[in-house]
Amino acid sequence: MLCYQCEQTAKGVACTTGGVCGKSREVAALQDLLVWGVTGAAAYAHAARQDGKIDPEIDKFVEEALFATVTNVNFDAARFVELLRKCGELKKKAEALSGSKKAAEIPQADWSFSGGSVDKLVAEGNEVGIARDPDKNEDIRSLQQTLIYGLKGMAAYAHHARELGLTDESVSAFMLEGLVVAADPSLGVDELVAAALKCGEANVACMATLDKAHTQRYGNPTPTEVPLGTKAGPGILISGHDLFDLEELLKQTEGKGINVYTHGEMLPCHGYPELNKYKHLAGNYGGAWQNQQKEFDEFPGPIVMTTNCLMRPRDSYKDRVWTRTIVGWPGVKRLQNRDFSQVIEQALTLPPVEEKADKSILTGFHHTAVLDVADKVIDAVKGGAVKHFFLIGGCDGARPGRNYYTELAEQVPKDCIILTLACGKYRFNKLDFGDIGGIPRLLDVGQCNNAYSAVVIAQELAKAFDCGVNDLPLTLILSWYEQKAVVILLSLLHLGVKNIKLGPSLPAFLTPNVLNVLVENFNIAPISTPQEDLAAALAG
Ligand code: FSO
Ligand code: SF4
Repeated sequence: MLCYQCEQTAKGVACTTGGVCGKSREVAALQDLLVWGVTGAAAYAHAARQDGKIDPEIDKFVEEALFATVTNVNFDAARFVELLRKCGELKKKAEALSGSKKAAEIPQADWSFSGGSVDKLVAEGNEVGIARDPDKNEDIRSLQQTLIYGLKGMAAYAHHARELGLTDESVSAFMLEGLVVAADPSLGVDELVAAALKCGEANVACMATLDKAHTQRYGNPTPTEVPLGTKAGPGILISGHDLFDLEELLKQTEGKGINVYTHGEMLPCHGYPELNKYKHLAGNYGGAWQNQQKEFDEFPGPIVMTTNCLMRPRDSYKDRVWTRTIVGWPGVKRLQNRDFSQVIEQALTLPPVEEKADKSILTGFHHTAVLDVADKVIDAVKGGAVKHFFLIGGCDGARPGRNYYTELAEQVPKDCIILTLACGKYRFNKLDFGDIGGIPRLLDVGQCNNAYSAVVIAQELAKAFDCGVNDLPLTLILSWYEQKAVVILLSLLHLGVKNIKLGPSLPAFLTPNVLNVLVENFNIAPISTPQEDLAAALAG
């Protein structure tokens, strides 16, 4: 096994004897085989698409399969065997669709599902992992993997949008093209850098599509107070990123005397009118994903994991965890077709949640909400009341060093506004930042995919000030953890955003030469200390 796709990779280098995340060597091999097989299918499906022949079943499957290999999504070998079987079928379908025409000469195109035992599939997976070709140029390997991780991240967002009925042709097309490009041994550094940025471009379209899917169904988010306390009575906790799952859960629990609490990245759901209209959407419980073992232990009711980040469930609550289709852990129950009846039944039999008073926090600063008060914001900048904007966004994680983000947010001067998104905000979103002339100093823009909203806000501010995004009084200080963060970073680079500070550590899959390309072209830099980074931002 060799996996270095996320920030918590062993010793900051690679997981080789089992994942720090809990991924077994077997599952790592099956995931490698799945990426290999999906790439084989993509070789034909991409060729077919270039001839105008599109198969949505293949597109959908590619997204699901890649999403399942994202960090902290699926740890269940049996589920990967199912996916590999389906991959074999769809690869044949893709071959028939293209008339056996391949988009490139890649070894993956020869793959077929062997139908062997799990052990045999694991052995096959071990032959096609990252370290497969020891003679490969390390910079090429680094860029190929960067592209694959970008595609995995984009696949998650594309999956959510597709579930809500929206797709974007540029996204579906690049999902296939990108896989083929990442496997093509004839391509060099320049072509792979260009492909990684093209992945970022496709992901902007993907996040825009997902934003449209969310807002057309659930309305534009508005600033909303979210209680952190709990109410007496049966409760269900829902975590992950899937708004559609939450909607169905709210519909199915309505009138049953059950309160629904959001966890982690589901917090921004409270801002959407068509979700917060349900009175039993009772509040937000707990913090970011890495604290879930303690928090899930303490929550008495069922817990629905709609996407990542899932950690090894403790025996004390394992029978209360329910996973939706993409997510998996061996022995943990899986829900099909958004049918929550078993979860509801369990909520009504388990001990109730106790009444606990707590404060409220604000979410819902989607770009439409921020742009509604754009005049006020622009006047505050012009009048000198607001000196600078900081986007402190990205993922949270378990490793030490992430206190940096809490300290940074605390030390941001009082005449500056902080935009935040994704689960890293739990490092500081319960602190009181006050306001500047009625504009809250901490604006929660949403989930990680709402990076799209942050981009729109920055672009609109740049228009208003008649300058480029890089000339705004705006500094991006990001935290990364898994592959969705990778693709968001590629999107920001595609948009030409410079001077990003990235932490808590730089990705292990970037070689010094590849990192150099990023430094030279985008002046990307690792975080330093809050004091130094703030001083540099405010001096600029
Ligand atoms: Fe966090 Fe996990 Fe949303 Fe990630 S819950 S770490 S970047 O999956 O997707 O922000
Ligand atoms: Fe290690 Fe991260 Fe890969 Fe898990 S996903 S095996 S923690 S690098």
